[in-house]
Amino acid sequence: MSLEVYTGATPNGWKITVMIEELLEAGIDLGHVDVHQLSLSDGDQFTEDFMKINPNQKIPAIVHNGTSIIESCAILHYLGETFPTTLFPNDDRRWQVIPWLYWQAANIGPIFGNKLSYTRYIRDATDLERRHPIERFGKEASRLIGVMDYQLAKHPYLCGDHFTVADIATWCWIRSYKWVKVDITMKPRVVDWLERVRNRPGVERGISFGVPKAEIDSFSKERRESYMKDGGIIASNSELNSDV
Ligand SMILES: N[C@@H](CCC(=O)N[C@@H](CS)C(=O)NCC(=O)O)C(=O)O
Repeated sequence: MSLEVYTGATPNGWKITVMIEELLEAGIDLGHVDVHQLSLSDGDQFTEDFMKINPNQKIPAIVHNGTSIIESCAILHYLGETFPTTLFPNDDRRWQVIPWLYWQAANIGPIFGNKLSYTRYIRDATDLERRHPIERFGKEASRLIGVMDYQLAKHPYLCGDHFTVADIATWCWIRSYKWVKVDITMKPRVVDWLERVRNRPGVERGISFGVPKAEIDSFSKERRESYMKDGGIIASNSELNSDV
């Protein structure tokens, strides 16, 4: 049994390292696990070898016993189903979880990702050009925080009484709310959930991957500058060659 993980220290990448640590925390034997960190700013995602694993040229991806799985939420689903724990129910209750996993993939990921790009990374546009996308994605991000608040008023986790893959997927984005510049402080239930999830030992280990200990919860000036620069390259892809 072997699990090869291709990832990086980003919201979508952390989902998988957090999941692996949560499975280990639950006592699951994952067999041999190799974690490969890709440098997105160096264009590792565009190499021919990586494209055989993920033709979409993005992290994360896994290869488990010879099968490639792409898309962070599909990977969470796959790992949840393959290694049964309360992170992913194996009875009808999974239908309380799967829709919220899709909800993350279709809403939080793209909206927060675009808000982040226009707020921090895309520098070759004028303030006027950036105003509309920042306003549009910012408004929608705030609305999504409201949806989370509605859910968390009913139960301690996003889709019920248990911490699940839906919380992992969503938390890995929401934890960066300051970097994305989306205010969540008017929703104390979301703030509490953010802290409750952060205190889980599996989550702590999962987000430590690829980041110096002192910078897990707040970036140094150097890291901020390097993310702004490298994020700019990734957001526009202008300096990277791809035939796809
Ligand atoms: N929908 C994909 C999104 C993956 C994604 O956007 N990954 C980013 C890092 S968070 C990436 O690899 N970016 C490199 C690039 O765009 O060149 C997923 O959830 O896996």
